[in-house]
Amino acid sequence: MLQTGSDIPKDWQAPEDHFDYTRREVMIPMRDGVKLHTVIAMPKAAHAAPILLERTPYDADHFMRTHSPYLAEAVWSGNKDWANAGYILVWQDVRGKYGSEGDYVMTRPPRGPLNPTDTDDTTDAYDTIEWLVQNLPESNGTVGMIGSSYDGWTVAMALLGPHPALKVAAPESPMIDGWMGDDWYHHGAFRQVGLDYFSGQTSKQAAGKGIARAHRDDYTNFLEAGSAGAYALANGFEQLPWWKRFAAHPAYDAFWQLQALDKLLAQHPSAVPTMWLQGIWDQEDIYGAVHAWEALIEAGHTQNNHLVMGPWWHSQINRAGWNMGPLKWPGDTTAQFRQRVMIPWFDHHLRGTQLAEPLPRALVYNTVAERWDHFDDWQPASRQKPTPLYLQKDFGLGFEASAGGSDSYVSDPAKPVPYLPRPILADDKDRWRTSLVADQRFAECRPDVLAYMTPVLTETVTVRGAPIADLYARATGSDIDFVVKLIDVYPGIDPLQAELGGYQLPVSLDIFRGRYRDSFSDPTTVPPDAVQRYRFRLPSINHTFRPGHRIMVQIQSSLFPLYDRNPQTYVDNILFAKPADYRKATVTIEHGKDGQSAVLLPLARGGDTSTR
Ligand code: PG9
Repeated sequence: MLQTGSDIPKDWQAPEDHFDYTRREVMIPMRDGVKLHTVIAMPKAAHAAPILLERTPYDADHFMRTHSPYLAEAVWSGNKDWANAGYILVWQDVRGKYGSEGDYVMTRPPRGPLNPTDTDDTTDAYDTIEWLVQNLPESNGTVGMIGSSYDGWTVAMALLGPHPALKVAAPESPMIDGWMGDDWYHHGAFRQVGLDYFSGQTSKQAAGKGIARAHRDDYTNFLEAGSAGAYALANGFEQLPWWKRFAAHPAYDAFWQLQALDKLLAQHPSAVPTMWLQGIWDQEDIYGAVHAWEALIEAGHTQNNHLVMGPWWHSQINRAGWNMGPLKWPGDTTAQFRQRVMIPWFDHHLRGTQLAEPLPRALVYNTVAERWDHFDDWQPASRQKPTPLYLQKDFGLGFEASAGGSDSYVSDPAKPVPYLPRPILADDKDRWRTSLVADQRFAECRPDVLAYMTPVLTETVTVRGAPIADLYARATGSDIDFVVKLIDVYPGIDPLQAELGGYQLPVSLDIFRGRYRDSFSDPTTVPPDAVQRYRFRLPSINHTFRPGHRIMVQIQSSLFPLYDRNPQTYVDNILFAKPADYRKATVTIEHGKDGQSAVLLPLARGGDTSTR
C-alpha cells in the first residue's frame, strides 16, 4: 500500500484505560494573573485522598520519568512510596522556570525590602493550595508539602504564611541561609563549585549549561582562573543578573540577613506540624534544617517542629539509603524512614490515622550503633554545655589543657589543600555526594595540614550536637581562612571491611573566613602576626568514638576548589582578588599560654540517653 503524506499522525493517543492513574497538566493562576505550570498524577482509585505538593525550579514534568501504566513505577524514586500510599501527587514549576509564566528570581526573597512585588513563593504556594483544594474533588481537602534542597526552600517559604489546608510539611535538606552555611557560602568562604549552578539555573528558562572545562581536574581549572570572580566573568557571567547581585554582597549584609529563613520563620512561626530533615553528611545544605528547627525551638515553638537527621548525603532521603560511601547500614535507611516514619506521620495529619508512637522532638541516626535514636531532649546548640578537647604539645589531643606551645604551617595559595584527592572531576556525582566522608589520610600527610590526635581510646566518647572550633591563631598575612575537621580514626586493621583499616572518617568539618571573626556583616583586616580567636560552629552530629579508635582534629587554611582561595591579603571583595593579592602566609596555632585552642564537644553524659 502506498503512503502519501507523513507517517506521523497529528495527535496520537495511546490507550490508557488500563493505567492506574491519570496525568493532568494545568496552568494554575496566581493572584497577579501569572499562571504556574502544574502536573497532577491522580490515582484512579483516589477518593478523599490527601494531596502531596512539591514546588520546584527543576522541571515538574521530570518527576514522572518512566512510561508505565503504574503510578508507583512512573514516578521518580522520591515519590514511589507516596504513590503506593495513595497520595495525589502534584508538582509545580516555580515562576519563570520550565512551563511556568512570570519572571524567575533565584530563591526569590520574601515580599518586603528585597522584593517589592505582591507575590513570592509564600503567596504562590498559598494560591496553588487554594486552587488544588477547590478543583480536585478526589481529595479530602488536605495538603502536605515535601521537597529537597531548593524544593525544601519552597516548603519553608510556604510556612511563612501557610494556607489553612496545608496540614503537614517536610522541608528536606532545605536551603535556609545561603551565606552562613548552605549552598553559596560557609561562614563567608565562597563555594565556587556552585558557579555551574548559577549558569545552569539562570541562563535559560529550562536547564542551562554549566561552565565548559579546559581541564579534567577542577583543581587546575579553578587555580588557573585566579579568583572566582575572574572565572565567572571569563564565562559570561556579567550577563547574569543573579551573579551581579550575588557578587555585590560578599559579606553578611542586609541582602543576606533579610532572606535568612531561619530568622524569618522564627518571626513568623506557623502551627503546621513540620519535620525539618537533612543528611548528617549533607554536602550542599548541611545548615538549613538544623538551624530552622533550632530557631523555632528557641522561639518556643517546640510542639510542632521536629528534627530528623539521617546518615545521608544531600537529598539522599529521596533515593536508596543502604550506605554512605564506605559506611554500610543495616538496611535501606531512607526507605525504612519513609515507610515507617514519614508517611505514617503525614497520614496522621492528612488522613487522621493513629500513629503507633509519637514523633520525638529529634530523630537522629546513630552512625555507630547504626540505629535511629529518639530524643525528646535534643537541644539547640546555644543550650549545649560543651567540653573542650584541647590541642596539646607534640600533636596530642585530650581533655586536659596543654602545658604550652604552638605549631605552624605555611599556607600557600598557589598550592591550596584539595578537598578530595585529585583529580577532582566536575561530573563525578558519586564522589561529590560522598565527599564529606572521604578518608582524610591524603590531607594528614601534607605539610600545610596540622593533625592532632588522642591516644587510642579505652572508653567511648559520644558527641551529640554541634562541636565548636575554638582556635587561637596568628597569621603573617592580613586575612586567613581556617578549616577544622573532627575525625574518627579507625584501628589499623578492620577484619570485616579492609578499606576501613586506619580510615580517617570526618564526622564534622567546616570552614571559616578570618575577616569575619568579630562580625559577619562588617569584616575587618586580620592584624598580621597577632593572636586572634576564631570560634565557629561545626555541623551537628550523633557520633560515638569507640574504644580502639582515636579522635583527630585537622586544621588547614584552604579546602579547594570547593571553596575559593583566601588571598591572605585583605581585599574588599575576595571574589575579585588580583593575582598579586595571593600570598603565602605562615599560620601559627596556639595551644599554650597564648591561647588554648580546642574543639568544644557536646558530650552525651550519663551514658546513652536515647530511648532506644
Ligand atoms: N543545593 C541545591 C540548591 C538549593 C538552593 C539554591 C541553590 C542550589 C539543590 O540541590 O537544589
